[in-house]
Amino acid sequence: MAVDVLLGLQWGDEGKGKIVDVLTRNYDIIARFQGGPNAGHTLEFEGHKHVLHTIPSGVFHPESSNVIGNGVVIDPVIFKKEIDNLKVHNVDVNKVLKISRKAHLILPSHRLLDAASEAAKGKNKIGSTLKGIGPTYMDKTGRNGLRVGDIEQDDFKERYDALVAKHEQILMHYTDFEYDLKSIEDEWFAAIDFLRSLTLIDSEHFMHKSLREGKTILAEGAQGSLLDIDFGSYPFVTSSTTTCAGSCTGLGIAPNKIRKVFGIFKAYCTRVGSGPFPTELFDETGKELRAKGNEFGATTGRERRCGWLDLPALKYAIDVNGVTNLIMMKSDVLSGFPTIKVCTAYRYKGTEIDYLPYRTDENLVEPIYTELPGWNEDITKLENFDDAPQNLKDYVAYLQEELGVPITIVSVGPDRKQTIVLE
Ligand code: 2SA
Ligand code: MG
Repeated sequence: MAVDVLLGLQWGDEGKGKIVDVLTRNYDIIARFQGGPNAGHTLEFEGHKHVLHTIPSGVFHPESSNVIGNGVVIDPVIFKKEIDNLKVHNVDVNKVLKISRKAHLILPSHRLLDAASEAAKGKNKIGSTLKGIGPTYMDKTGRNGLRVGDIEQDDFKERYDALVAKHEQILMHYTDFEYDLKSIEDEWFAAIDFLRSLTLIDSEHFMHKSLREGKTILAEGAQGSLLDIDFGSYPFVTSSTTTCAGSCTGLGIAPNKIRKVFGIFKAYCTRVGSGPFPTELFDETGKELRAKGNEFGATTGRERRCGWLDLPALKYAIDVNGVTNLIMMKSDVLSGFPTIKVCTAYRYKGTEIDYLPYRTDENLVEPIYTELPGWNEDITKLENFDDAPQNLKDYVAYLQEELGVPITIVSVGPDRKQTIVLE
């Protein structure tokens, strides 16, 4: 009887998809608890690359059950495309995938509201993926939203029309924003019909029953802790609880059922979208990290901003989530850098601090770095950590010491096989 949680400790794109896929064999159920099609979880195996958005990353293992929890928001159109893409891999979707009736629906008008809101913000825009995430969660907390279970009710169309009428009232205020809702509605309703044919469940009951039966569950987070609606770099955040607490509210499981919390971080940092990023590199090193790490958005293709590892931010995320095991990704990208910098503190308003302050704007926070020697060896074929270059071993040892939590997996490449377990 246990739930383990796996989540990102930075601004997303830490490599959660890959690790869930690697760990899936240890769990009966993989469950997504927040976010929606803004996520891009990349999995690579047997020479194929797959990007999942709404579907849990355990879906390629035929013995696993995959649950989309109540905390998730679903765009039926994107979801249908994702499922269509799975068919070539012979995934029996009705068998391996269950969807919570309490998950909220992203309407075509939510996407329009997202686009209108971002356009109106100009240079202060959030850098949203424009998937309608913010407006959908606003309707959820505003108690206006439509949920998956509503598509099984007779008054669904009336409720849809009423909500869209509300959205059109709001859209009227964006005088520069032109749109054609009718042209995108047909596809949406077709996708709703498709959704009706899938396995819709009361997922919290399923979770409780599974736990009573002694099943093991892996809760898969999306985005990262520093994009959390409460603890992220607000307002440059996403609209859900990306931290560990979100696995309770997004799946209906109690906190005392949580056993391990796997915190995933990159050996450096990236961020996509706007917002403060204290260790961001604007120089050649930043470009080199982007090129070597192939740092482009898995959903939007946007360039990711790159920088050195930020320990005060990482410690903050470890504390908020109660991380028990650290997993370091993309270590191979650091091969070839003569020195590796790690931010250990900030200069903030004239003093040195070692914690994340209320505001981390570029002009307020200056990172203070420790330098460690790099390594030149190609580590992408490394199978045993004992054979790792000494400077990589020292980097891992240094981070463990600073963070106070063991690093139990080091990833040395995108493929399932390029994963070294340290325990
Ligand atoms: P949104 O779409 O309204 O939730 O965006 C709000 C902020 O959250 C960031 N965000 C992300 N950051 C990293 N990765 C995400 N998923 C995709 C990926 C992103 C992509 O895996 O690469 O393809 O561009 C993700 N989703 C949301 C976003 O950049 C905003 O800063
Ligand atoms: Mg991603």
